Amino acid sequence: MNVHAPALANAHLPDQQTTAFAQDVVADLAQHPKRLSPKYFYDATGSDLFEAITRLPEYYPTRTELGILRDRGEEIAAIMPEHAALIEFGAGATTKVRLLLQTCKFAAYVPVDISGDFLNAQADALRRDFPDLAVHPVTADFTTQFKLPDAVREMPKVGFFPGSTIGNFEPHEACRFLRSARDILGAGALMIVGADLEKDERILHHAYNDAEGVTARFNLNLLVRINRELGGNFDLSGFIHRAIYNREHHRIEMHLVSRKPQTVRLLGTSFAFRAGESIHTENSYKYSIERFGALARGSGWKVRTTWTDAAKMFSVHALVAEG
Ligand code: AVJ
Repeated sequence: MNVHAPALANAHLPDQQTTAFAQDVVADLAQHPKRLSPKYFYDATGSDLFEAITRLPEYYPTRTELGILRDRGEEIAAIMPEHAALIEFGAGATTKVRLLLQTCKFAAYVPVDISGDFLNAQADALRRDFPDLAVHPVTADFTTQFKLPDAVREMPKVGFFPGSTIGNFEPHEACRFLRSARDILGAGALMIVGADLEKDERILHHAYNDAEGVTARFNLNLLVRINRELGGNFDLSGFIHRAIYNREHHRIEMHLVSRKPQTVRLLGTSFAFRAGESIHTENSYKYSIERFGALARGSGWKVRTTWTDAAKMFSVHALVAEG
């Protein structure tokens, strides 16, 4: 009997996504060092925990970026083409895009996200609040070459990639993503990208090791999800959250560290852990304005304007796609 069948059958994901999750987890835990992809943090509980993180006093990125978008609203609106389509790569909470939609007059909004249900619920709410806006959600992995809806084909395009989600990518992946976005949006398109900045390491440390332990729960929820959806038997008390700043690579690394020698089983495979052995679950790259500019230029974009908050904690860049 396949003891894992019930877990898979109960999964709340479409089969294809569950299969990708299963394949990635089994392959990534077989690596040395072990790792897991941060893209799997965001099940329902993980999305709620991330929302809680964005409200923590220590987690400055979300409120700082919102402050920049609010304070620079007029400047941003001034460079937007008329009757343009706003294409958002990945769609979480709508707080930031609502700000843009209020200050700039877009003809259409195209949120692109892998989670179709969430996307459609969001689209309905936006249609209610912005009756003149054409909302065309696209269910796709935004890192792939998805197709834009025909309805926006003739409109000027503006990409939107807030939140420093770009920091989750390795530099070569960030380059590949920006090139792909350039190909999808076309020459002359604009793109608004948020990128977290390098800063005092103590500030970074507290942002990813908050006093309430919300980030720890967010990290550990990945194991909860594996247990539920893939029939894993991770003992949650056997792992601790660790976030450290890697100075050489300019990134925060999140890890789940095994407190003891232990063996975990999932999908018919065993994974042995030494005491102190870690699973690397996330990189969150921090950019200098210069390094972000170099990344953009090396990926087919020109930096039109860069905005930061007064304390230079976070940056928002307006990029223009080269011909
Ligand atoms: C959503 C990728 C921008 O890197 O700060 C927050 C995710 N991880 N706390 C980040 C996250 C731990 C977040 N991003």
